[in-house]
Formats: sequence, structure tokens, C-alpha cells
Amino acid sequence: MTTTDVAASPAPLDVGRIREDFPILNQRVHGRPLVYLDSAASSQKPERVIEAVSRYYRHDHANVHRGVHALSVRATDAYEEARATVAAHIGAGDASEVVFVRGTTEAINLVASAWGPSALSEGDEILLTKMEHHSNLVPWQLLADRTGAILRFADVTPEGELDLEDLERLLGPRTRMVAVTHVSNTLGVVNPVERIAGLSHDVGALCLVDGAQAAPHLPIDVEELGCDFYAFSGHKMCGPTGIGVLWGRTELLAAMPPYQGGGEMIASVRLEGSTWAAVPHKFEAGTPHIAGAVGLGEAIRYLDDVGLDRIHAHEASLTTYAIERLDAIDGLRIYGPRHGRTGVLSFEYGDIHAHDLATILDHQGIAIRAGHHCNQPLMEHLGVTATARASLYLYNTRDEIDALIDGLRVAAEMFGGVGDAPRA
Ligand code: C6P
Repeated sequence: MTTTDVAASPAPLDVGRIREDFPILNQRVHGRPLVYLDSAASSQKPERVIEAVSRYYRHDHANVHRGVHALSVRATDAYEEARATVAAHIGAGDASEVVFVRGTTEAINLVASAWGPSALSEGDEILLTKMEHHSNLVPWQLLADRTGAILRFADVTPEGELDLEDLERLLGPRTRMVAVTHVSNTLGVVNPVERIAGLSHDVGALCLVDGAQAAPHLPIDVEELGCDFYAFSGHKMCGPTGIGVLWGRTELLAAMPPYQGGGEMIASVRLEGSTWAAVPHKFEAGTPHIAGAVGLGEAIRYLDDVGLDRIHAHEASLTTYAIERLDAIDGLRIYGPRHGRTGVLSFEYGDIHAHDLATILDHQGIAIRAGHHCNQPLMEHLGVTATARASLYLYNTRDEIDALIDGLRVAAEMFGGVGDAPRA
């Protein structure tokens, strides 16, 4: 199965049963049942993941790749098993292509810092899009400052989709890197990264995909996508915080200098100089987040057991329902396309500020995010400073969408109406 070619109608999820896996969901906030609609910021964790991390610390913890004693061997095995689980899950050719990092942000910084300086000369171009998260923008700005490279930005259409024609127009003989988000964390749109990787390679550029909002929701196969680097975070896909993945092609990783220096990443050290360990260890300086990797491995096994095709189908149906209900509210405007999207729903409601909306909803036990979502250039492009954002995951229900709609009505009543309709 490819990333976008998800099975038409897999067996439906038993969401009631799924919710029992997530202990945090069973609580009241401000006296109301918690409705958690902020998974794009960070997802909740199933008992299995909490238990795997706890079991690791209770029974197996020691430092990795160092000791010969039993606990160190067990910890090393658990850490490397997690790497193999990630590799199998994303279709990597070899586990050594999986570098553990803190998250998507660190993965992209790693590529910009380690690949960029020796690959770029003044006037070379890095092609991004206007919908990139700051994590897939600022590292390239820093690199451009260091190297004299030029940043270019593909446009976003009025419907909230990537303007592929503009991207093609901006590709040229000086393009060295195309870095694009797989799924926008504001618009929810799924970008055609397979096509973008092909177009990048046609002009001799590399393609990095920011998978932070895709890996939790879609089956990913890096070989089918054809990109060169793929970055994602554990905490958005049922895993712990502080652990994430950079996948890169072996030959590229092998050719890149280290990102940070220290223990773990060396082959030999002399006062005069050092040599580096093989990938992926060359990029994992210092004691890694072993428990985080163990938890991420378990999170991936959990998602695989439930089935990403079923998760995707559930979210698609919930998203359609949510859009129908939100669209029926006068003065409410949803950003992003109606189709080809995930359950990240950014919206504006009349002249009620997004932060006021989020606060009023919070008092009803409903957690959404408000703000610029680390997407300031996109906000500027949309002509807003902030949006309210509800984001869905496998544990959300139609009842929770109904609660959101009721909550928005309460907000409108509190403001005595919603004022001017949002900008067209
Ligand atoms: N977006 C959101 O609420 P980290 O923080 O490294 O785990 O992920 C960064 C990141 C990179 N790319 C995209 C597309 C993202 O959505 C994020 C994280 C969160 O939208 C926090 S700002």
C-alpha cells in the first residue's frame, strides 16, 4: 500500500474500545468530560506505551553500546530493536538509515547543519513552500546565512493547496534541496510528495519531507515516496516526547559530516583528531533517549496493530462530518481544501479571537489550539494573525465533534453574536 493509496473501506475502528487504551482521556476538565482535539500539537499515549517505558526503567535500564553487563546488553537490544521497528514501519531499506533525534525539528536541523555547508555555494537555491512550519524554514534560513544560498518559496493556492505549477516553475539548475511538508499543520492538506521528490531529482536536487503531521496518520513508505530524507516526531504518533526520527538514504548519511561531537559517535579519538562511527551512530552523540526509543517502538507496534489504513479511514469520515457541521455555522470559515486532507481543522469564527474561542472551549472541557501554529508566514499569506485549530486522531468521536459545535454556540452567545463574517 502506498502512502496515499489507502484501502477504500477497511474494517471500521471500534473507537469505544480504542479509547479504553488511553487512560488520560477518562477524566473531567472544568467539570466536563475531556474532549481532546489537539493531537496535531501532541497526541495522547496508550497504556501499552506508558507500560513499555515504565517496564524499561523498572527492569532493563542502563546505558547503551557501552557496557558488557546484562542490563546494558538488554538496554542496547531494546534501543536497536526500536530502530528496526521504525525502519520496517516506514519501509526503510536498512535500520542504519534510521537516526534517532529529539523530533522533527532536530531532524531538519541535522540535515541543514550536516549536509548543507559542504553541499551549497553562494547562489545555490533551497526550495521551500509558503506553508512550512518554522521547523522547516528557520534551519534553512540559518543555512542560507552561512552559505549565501537563496531561499525560494512555492505558493499556496486560494483553496489552501500547494501550487505545484509554481513549485515546478521555481525548480532550476541551482536548486539543491527541496524541503516540503507532507501534511500542513494548519491547512491539513496532504501534499503530493512522491511527485515533488521526482521533480526535485529531475533537476538534480535532493528532497526532504517533513512528516510530522503525516507519519501519525498515514502509512509511510519512504522508498515509494522516493524522497531522500524523511523527518517525524514520536510524540505526535502515540509515542513519548523527546524522541523522533530522521530517515536518510545510506549514501547521503555516510557522506555527511557529524552533526554534534561527543561520546557514542566516534570510531577513535586522539588528541590530534578523531574518526567517526558508522551511520546511524555518527549522528547520535551522547547518551540517547533510550526510553523514548523504546516507547516509540511500542507506539508504532500499537498503530500497526490497530492499522494505519483503519485509522486513516476513521479520521477521514470524522473529518467529513466535522467539516459538514462547521460549514453549517454562519460566520465560520475553515481553512484548507475540502478533500485530500487530514483531520487538522483550522478555522476562524466571525470576529471572535482564536484565543478567546480556545479559552471558552477549554471551560467546557474541550482542548483545541489557537495561535499561529508556528506557521507565521502562512498566517500572513492567509491574512490572519491566528486561527483556532481542532485536530483529530484515532480516539476522537462524532460526539466530540458535536461537543465542539455546541461549544462554539456557547462562544457566540457569550459574545452576543459573531460580528462580521470572516474575510473571504
Ligand atoms: N507542530 C503543532 O501544534 P517537533 O516540535 O519537533 O516535534 O515538531 C515540529 C513540527 C514540524 N513540522 C510540522 C509540520 C509540525 O506540525 C511540527 C509541530 C506542532 O502544529 C507544534 S508547533
